Amino acid sequence: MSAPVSRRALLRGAAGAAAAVALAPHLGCARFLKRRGEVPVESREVPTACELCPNKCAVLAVVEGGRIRKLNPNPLSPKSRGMLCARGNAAVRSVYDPDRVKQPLIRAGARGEGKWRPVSWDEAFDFAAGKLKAIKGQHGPEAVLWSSTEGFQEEFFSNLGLAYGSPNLVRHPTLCLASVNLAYSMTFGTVPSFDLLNADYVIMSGANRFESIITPDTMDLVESTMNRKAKLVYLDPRFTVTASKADEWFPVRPGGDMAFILALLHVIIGEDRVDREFVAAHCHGFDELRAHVQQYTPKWAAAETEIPAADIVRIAREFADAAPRALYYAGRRSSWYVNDFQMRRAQAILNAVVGSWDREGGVVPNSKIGLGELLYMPWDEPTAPRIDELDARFPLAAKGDGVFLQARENVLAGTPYPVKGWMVYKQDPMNALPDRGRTQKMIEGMDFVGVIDTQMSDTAWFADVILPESTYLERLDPLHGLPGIWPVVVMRQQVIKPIHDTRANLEIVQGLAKRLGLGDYFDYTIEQWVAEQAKELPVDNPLAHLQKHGVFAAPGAPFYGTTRKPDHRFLTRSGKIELYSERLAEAGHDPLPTYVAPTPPPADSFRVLLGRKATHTHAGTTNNAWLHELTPTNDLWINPVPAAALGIAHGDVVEVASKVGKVRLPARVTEEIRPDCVFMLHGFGKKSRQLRLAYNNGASDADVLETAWDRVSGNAAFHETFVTVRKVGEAPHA
Ligand SMILES: Nc1nc2c(c(=O)[nH]1)N[C@H]1C(S)=C(S)[C@@H](COP(=O)(O)OP(=O)(O)OC[C@H]3O[C@@H](n4cnc5c(=O)[nH]c(N)nc54)[C@H](O)[C@@H]3O)O[C@H]1N2
Ligand SMILES: Nc1nc2c(c(=O)[nH]1)N[C@H]1C(S)=C(S)[C@@H](COP(=O)(O)OP(=O)(O)OC[C@H]3O[C@@H](n4cnc5c(=O)[nH]c(N)nc54)[C@H](O)[C@@H]3O)O[C@H]1N2
Ligand code: SF4
Ligand SMILES: [Mo]
Repeated sequence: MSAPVSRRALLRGAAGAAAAVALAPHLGCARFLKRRGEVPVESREVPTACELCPNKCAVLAVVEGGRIRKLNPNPLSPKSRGMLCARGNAAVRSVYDPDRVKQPLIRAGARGEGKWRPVSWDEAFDFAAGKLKAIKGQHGPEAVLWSSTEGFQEEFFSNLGLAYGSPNLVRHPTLCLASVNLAYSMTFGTVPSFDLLNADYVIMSGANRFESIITPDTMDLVESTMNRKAKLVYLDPRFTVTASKADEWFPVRPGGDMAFILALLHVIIGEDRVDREFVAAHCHGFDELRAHVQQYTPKWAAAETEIPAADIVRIAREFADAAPRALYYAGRRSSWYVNDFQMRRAQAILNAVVGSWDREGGVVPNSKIGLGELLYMPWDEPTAPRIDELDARFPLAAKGDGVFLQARENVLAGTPYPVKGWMVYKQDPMNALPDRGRTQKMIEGMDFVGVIDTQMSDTAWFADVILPESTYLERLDPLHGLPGIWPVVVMRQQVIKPIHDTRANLEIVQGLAKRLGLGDYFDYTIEQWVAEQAKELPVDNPLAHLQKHGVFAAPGAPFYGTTRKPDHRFLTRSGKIELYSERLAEAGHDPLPTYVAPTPPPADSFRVLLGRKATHTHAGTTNNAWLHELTPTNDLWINPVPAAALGIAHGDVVEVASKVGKVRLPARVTEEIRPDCVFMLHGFGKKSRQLRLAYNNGASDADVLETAWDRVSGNAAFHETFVTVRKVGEAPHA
């Protein structure tokens, strides 16, 4: 019997040190040997900030031999609190994804045919700038739409649009959170944070925080509800992971949340459970509110919501008793219904009257750390009116963000003027807008579409030129201040050099600007920009501090109450918290939230709902192999009762049809959804054949969603579509 031989002994014995050295360049072996102290491998840890979703969690990237080996959470950020989610970890795969766009491409076939000509950056810039110049010459600068989603380099893109002379910048908020932001701004004069860490009582309407991750809210909610035993009341037509962790889950009738909130107000005001002192000192229009909510009894709300009246009364009392450590959480994606703004305002008003404002465990105005600004050459403001007619149609909406769907509809109609070009940054409108057929039609009507993305998104697939951006791990971005109860500044530094012929957005913007004769407006480097931003931070050698730690957090603990002082003026017209809003009345809207029942689905139809899972971000990660392994496709959630009536078994292929489109996907027959609605996970059903894992995999909600938007904010209303469902194929095992 021979003695056991360790691999180490084998290596040593067989070929000696020479073998070990020869193996060193092969990184797997190098790591193996390094663990045993035999081969020194260059290993460094670079602090940076995640880009896989809007949270910007702090990351420590481990680089070995020039390759990113792993991403770890950086515990120093009070926003991400030592958390890095599955998507954050999988960012490594985005860098090394073989399907990436590796150099600029110019379309060589028909739009959507997938024929591309790889070109140099010079040729790509000349081509794109030539098209942009031609459109400006023929139709004026307003004839180019510039659309983008938030990100650290988005500002450079927006600035290029403005310097070019177009007023038509549309950003992602009116597909996401415009209604909730506007509702809180119109009530409190600001968009606050929610102190979930310290709250004792939390009510949430479909904010799926255990799956749709928002930092620090997700971690704080875990801490308070799981460890500290705060109470969580959760309303969602679906039994989500958040529902599973809640103390009480109510499968509310879709669109009924506002009735629930108004009835809570009815009980709390009727039983005089308000914070009278706070209301008298800081709120405007309480008498009008009291009179208004008299009509909204728990019995009435029970019929609207299918939540028992006794529960509504009990929850109202518990909520008021727990205040000020009680909050009705605002939610983020509020692109739900046509009266979403009013529903969110009802929540804001409820939070105000129980006196949770600016108290520990309540609804707290954000603190912010100031950053310096690099001065650059200013351009003349664009003079043309906006394509979305923002001032006339949405006078209260955020000016810089535009109203995306109104813009699309007006572009399609050619009113008030023609728009012939579309530049897209870090956004996939082919999936992010409802009624994909209309978005495609809009693209077809364009003389030119240019996309700046890291991969061949569905929108890129139909574009004329693709300007590939380096991934976040391959570039230095501007610093970002993240406001919050505990604010922080994060730095996204370059972890590795770009592995393909890609560029950072600022370089792309500069390449275009130079050829458009706008180079002087972008005459700075990213390093100068960052250095100027860092200057303001109250720490010795701020840039070195950020380079070393990746974050600068406000020192000390969070503080509360500064806006509760008697002389505090809120940033509203009355200077108080506006329960009643004259500004809304003047703009032709309800000055107090008035319930309008949602249209019920016609017989044999379902309302289609959508949302996320913890393992994907929107439509951007479904081609990431690591995340694909966790959640490979989507299906249609349908309740067993209607499924049985329609002869649909679990796993059967169904056709889901609305007025605007149809898709096919497998049925998930489950009691975890109400019988009157169906649910689809967003982000699947890709058209881009270059995304080999995501192409034609599952279905895109954008194919069936109809176009609707909230009346006040213009935010998309994604939950207003009705669909029929029919079986078109057997389950594979049947
Ligand atoms: N893992 C992950 N996390 C993310 C993101 C991601 O893509 N992936 N994206 C980030 C972004 S940008 C956003 S905006 C947020 C989105 O996070 P959320 O704001 O939580 O939104 P969704 O995940 O879309 O979930 C919406 C939920 O509302 C429910 N719902 C639908 N209609 C109604 C109704 O009438 N009443 C009630 N009470 N509920 C209803 C749906 O069933 C669904 O569970 O997540 C952020 N975090
Ligand atoms: N049908 C439908 N529409 C929706 C939603 C829905 O649930 N269903 N949700 C809405 C919500 S809440 C939101 S926030 C929006 C999100 O809408 P989008 O902002 O379009 O979100 P993503 O699908 O993540 O697409 C982002 C694109 O940016 C690219 N990208 C990622 N990182 C980078 C980078 O560093 N640089 C560049 N240049 N590109 C990058 C990705 O490859 C991807 O193509 O969609 C909204 N629209
Ligand atoms: S929540 Fe996840 S994907 Fe989003 S920034 Fe944080 S780690 Fe990245
Ligand atoms: Mo969003």
